[in-house]
Amino acid sequence: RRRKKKRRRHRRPTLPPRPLNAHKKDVIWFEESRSYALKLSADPRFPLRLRPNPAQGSPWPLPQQYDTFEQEFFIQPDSFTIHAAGETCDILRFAFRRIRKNMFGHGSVQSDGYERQNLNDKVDEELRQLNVTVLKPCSKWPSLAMDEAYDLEVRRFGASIIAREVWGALKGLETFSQLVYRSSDNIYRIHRTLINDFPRFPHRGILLDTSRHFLTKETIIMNLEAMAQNKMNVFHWHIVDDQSFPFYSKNYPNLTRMGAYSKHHIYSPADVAEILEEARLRGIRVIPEFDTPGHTWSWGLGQDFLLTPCYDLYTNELTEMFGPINPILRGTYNFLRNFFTEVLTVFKDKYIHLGGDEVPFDCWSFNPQISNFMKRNNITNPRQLLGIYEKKLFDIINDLGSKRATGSSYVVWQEVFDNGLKIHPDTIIEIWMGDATDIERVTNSGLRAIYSTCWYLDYINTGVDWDKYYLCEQLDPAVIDDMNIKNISLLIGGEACMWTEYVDNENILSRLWPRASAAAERLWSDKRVRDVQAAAPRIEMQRCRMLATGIPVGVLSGPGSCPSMG
Ligand code: CP6
Repeated sequence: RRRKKKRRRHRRPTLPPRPLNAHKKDVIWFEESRSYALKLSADPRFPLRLRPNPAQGSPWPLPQQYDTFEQEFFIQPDSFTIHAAGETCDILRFAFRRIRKNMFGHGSVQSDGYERQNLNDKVDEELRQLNVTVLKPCSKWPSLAMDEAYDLEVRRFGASIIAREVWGALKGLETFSQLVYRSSDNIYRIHRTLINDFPRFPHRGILLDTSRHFLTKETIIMNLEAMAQNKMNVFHWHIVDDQSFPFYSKNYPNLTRMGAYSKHHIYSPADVAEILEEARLRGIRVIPEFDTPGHTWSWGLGQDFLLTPCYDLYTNELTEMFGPINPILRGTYNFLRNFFTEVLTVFKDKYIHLGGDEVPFDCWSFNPQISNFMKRNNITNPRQLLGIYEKKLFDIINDLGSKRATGSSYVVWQEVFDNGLKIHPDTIIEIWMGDATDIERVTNSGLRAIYSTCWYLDYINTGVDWDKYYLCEQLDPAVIDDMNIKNISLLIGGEACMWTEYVDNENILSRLWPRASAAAERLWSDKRVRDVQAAAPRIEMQRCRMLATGIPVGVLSGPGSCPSMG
């Protein structure tokens, strides 16, 4: 009788709309949750070759509330369908295709000779349907304010995802695809599961530097795919720098003609548009960085009089060196206005990154025109000069933003804050060389902060290092809760940075992944999810899943093997 009752309760194919996060306060499910996949396959009675990865079917990053049950269903790719039960759009349709391919489509189904009866063989029920209900009409572009929460249920008669916005549905689909695993008897399986999930931080980024080494469109798009699989949502595109200028500007084609490494090392308008589209369809924002006034040597090759000519400190003679952008010429600001007019048309996010890091002041100080300007204006410190430059640049961006539907705002590196410059309240400060006290200083001044000190992934270590990126001690509740931070919600997230002085197309993705997955869980999951031992098999499994979709991931933590992924 009890069984009948249960069936009736589950007969509805879709969940009625109900508030997301409704049971958020009741239980912290991650502490209680038990993954049966984990228990079974750790069983030491089975020889190594028959033991599946203990975390098969465990999602990464760990959902906020997650419970799995012993009951399992099997899935046949041919009879399994995904339906949009609510709003739908190109983003959702693209996600259905993508997720299906990631679940079933990569590689070949091969018998590995190790087929066996599964220990947990009572999977007589088939899961045939996933219903995805999006409550609000799709918006075209992802944003800082997008809602990424979703509910996911896998149970008899179907699975369902409910999300207020399409961005939440994307995250739910990602999770669903990770719950599905293929056991060594070549059957796709999924446990009965209940998930209620939302991100800890709204800004979860990866910085790629395409100036020190040019990265192909294909590498960038593959990185977007890897980001989506880890629920990361911001591609911080450090597109130009001292070494090369690959961004093609229609207004200033000489910048690229002279400043790119070659005509093959250029992002054409069509390339940029394609990258923006691949990102949009995955719910990933693209924030381009045009770093000024420092880090601009390559700009000077195609734009005369933009950079400051440097003078010799001892002889006071003109050298052939150039320093930061010249802040005292009217032409500088005309150029910046025209250039950023184009940038703010090409890129769609409300935010752009304006850099402002590592400005070397000497070249300014020793330039006679600039030191005269400083004397005439009673400026004693070149930092004040930086202040003048930044204010004019910010005014230009604000003004251009008033002609844009989204408006415009900006991210800057922490030096702009550290130099005590006047900063618009809508500015975001990216901390890259500070600790929790810097988070405290920035947020207590009322500005929002992004934290990236933990995740300089271009830095290499011997042996296992993901645990360091996973724990990110400066974000440990024991540290951060101890600060006198008045409004922790002003800390909006973090970024893993991949500068490319010592990596290129050939090794960047294996250097980044799965190490950036450690950052992804830190930025998505509850702050108390910090158990390295518990995370180890799950992140290994995440690596295997990424590998199975064709991402050339690196080795995470020494010897081992992936289960046959089909
Ligand atoms: N390029 C630019 C860089 C770095 C920064 N800005 C950088 C500095 C120190 C380290 C790594 C990267 N290569 N434009 C600083 C934000 Cl350790």
